[in-house]
Amino acid sequence: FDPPELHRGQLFVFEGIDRCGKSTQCENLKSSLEGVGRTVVLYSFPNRETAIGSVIDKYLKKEIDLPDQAIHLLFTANRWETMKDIQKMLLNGVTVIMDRYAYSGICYSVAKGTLSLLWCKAPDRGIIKPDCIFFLDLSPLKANRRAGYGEERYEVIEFQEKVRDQFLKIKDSSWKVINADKPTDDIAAEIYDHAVRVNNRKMKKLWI
Ligand code: NYM
Ligand code: MG
Repeated sequence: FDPPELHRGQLFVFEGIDRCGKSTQCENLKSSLEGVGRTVVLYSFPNRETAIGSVIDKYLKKEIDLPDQAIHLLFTANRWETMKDIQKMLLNGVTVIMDRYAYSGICYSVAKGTLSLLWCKAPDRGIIKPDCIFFLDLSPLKANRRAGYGEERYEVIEFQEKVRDQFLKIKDSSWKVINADKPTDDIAAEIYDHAVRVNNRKMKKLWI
């Protein structure tokens, strides 16, 4: 008897404020794990390619406005719509890396001051629980100096401060906090060293 979970892939999540270096580090981890023979798939949330994602994209580009509740639920729906695929990949032994997940969902929404943490958490309850969460911590002042900052909704220093505070508030001891104000290669090495040691078997559901 060889249950599929025995050889399942691990789910790595990267979180942090805008321009903290998540996408770069997702790519770095992907290529280093591929370098040691793993099959790796990278997902970014929001996934702007789906029907739901295209509405989110318009909202972020300030082309449309939506009530805070409605956009929050769209971000959540955008995760739920890929859950089956992700589960299948993990069970097939594929390593999955995610650029943002439900924690961004909570922190950006709660930072608005109009929605409670409890309300924001509820719709993501039951999505696949990550095996490892990397929180790339960077001060919004430093992130602000990075290329492309300020184009989208939320990319305002005062708001990013609130988002960062929320991340620091909701994180628990299982999160791997990374000082993102360091040379890219040093960050990549720290992440890789931690990632290769993660090896959970049972697939769990988030917040259940
Ligand atoms: N964002 C992202 C949310 O507000 N809720 C979510 O659930 C997710 C996944 O979307 N400013 C916000 C955070 C970002 C914005 O993401 C776009 P990115 O990774 O900058 O493309
Ligand atoms: Mg962004």
